[in-house]
Amino acid sequence: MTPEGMERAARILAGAHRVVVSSGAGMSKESGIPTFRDAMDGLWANYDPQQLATEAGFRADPRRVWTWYAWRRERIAQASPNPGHHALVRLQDIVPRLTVVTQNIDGLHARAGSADVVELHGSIHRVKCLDRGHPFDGPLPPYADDQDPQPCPICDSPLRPDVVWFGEMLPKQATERAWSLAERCDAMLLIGTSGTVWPAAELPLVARRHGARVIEVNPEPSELTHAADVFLQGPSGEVLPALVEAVARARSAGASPR
Ligand code: BV8
Repeated sequence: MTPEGMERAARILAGAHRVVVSSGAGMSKESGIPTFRDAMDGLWANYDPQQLATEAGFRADPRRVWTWYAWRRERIAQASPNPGHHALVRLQDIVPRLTVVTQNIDGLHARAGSADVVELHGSIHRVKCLDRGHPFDGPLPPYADDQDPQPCPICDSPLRPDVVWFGEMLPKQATERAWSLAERCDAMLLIGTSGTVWPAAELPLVARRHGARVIEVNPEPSELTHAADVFLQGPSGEVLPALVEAVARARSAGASPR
C-alpha cells in the first residue's frame, strides 16, 4: 500500500456522491472468523465448505451441516466487529451515500453500526425450513457437536440456516438492489474478497462498466484486482481506518462530491 495509492483512493472517495462497499470473508478475518480460503480448522479440517454449503450436502447429512452452522454461529457470537467495520461506519458519516453489499453471513457490518447493508448470501442468524422456506424465529439450542436440525413447527421439514448455498439463487430483492447500486455508484470499495464466487464477483465489473472507480483492499491480489483503479495491499483492519482518515482530511481540505 503506497502513500500515493492511499491519497488517490482518498481523493476518489472524497469526491464521490454514492459509494458502494462490496465485502467478502476477508472483512471479518480480523474478527477471528476464518475465510473460506483458510483451511477449515479443527474439527472441520477434513470438510470442503463448497460441499457442506449445498442443499445436497445438507440432505445427505443434515446433522453434519446443521452442526457446522451451529459451530460457526457460536464463533460469530463470540466475535466482535473489527477496526475495518468501524472505519466503514465512520465513512458513512463522511460521504453523502454509502451502502454495504456483503457476501458475509455474519452480520458484523450491522453490529458495527453500518446503517444500510445488503446481505447477498443471507444470514446465519436467520433460520427457515428446508422444503417450504417457512421462517423460524424460535429459540435454537446452544451448540453441541452432532446436533440434529429441529423440524419446522409448520410443515415438519428440517430447519436450515437462511443462507444462500452453492447452486441456489441469490435473494431477488437483495440482488436487484445490489446491481442497481453498482450501476449508479461513483466509487466501489472492494474489500476482502477473492472474487471467485459468482454472481457476487460481478459487482465491481458492473460498477466499472458504468463509470465508477474501483478501489480494492486485500493483503493479496484477487481475481478482481485487474478491475481495480487502485489496489491497497494490506489487511482491511489496518488499511480502512487509514483510508477513512485520509478521506476525512481530503474532505476538510475542500475536496467535495462532484
Ligand atoms: C448461483 C453462504 C444461480 C453460505 C456462500 C454449478 C451449479 C450452480 C452454480 C454454480 C456452479 N458452478 C459455479 C456456480 C456458481 C457458483 C460459484 O460461484 N461457484 C464458485 C465456487 C465457482 N455460485 C453459486 O452457486 C451462487 N448461486 O450461481 O445461482 C444458479 C443456480 C442454480 C444453477 C445454476 C446457477 C451462490 C453462491 C453463494 C454461495 N454461498 N456463502 C455460507 O457462508 O455457508 S459463498 C461463500 O464463499 C461466501 O459467502 C463468499 O461469497 C465465498 C467466499 O468468498 P470470499 O468472501 O471472497 O472469501 P474467500 O475466503 O474466497 O477469500 C477471502 C479473501 O479475503 C481473500 O482474497 C483473502 O486474500 C482476503 N483476506 C484475507 N485476510 C484479509 C483479507 N482481506 C482483507 N483483510 C484481511 N485481513
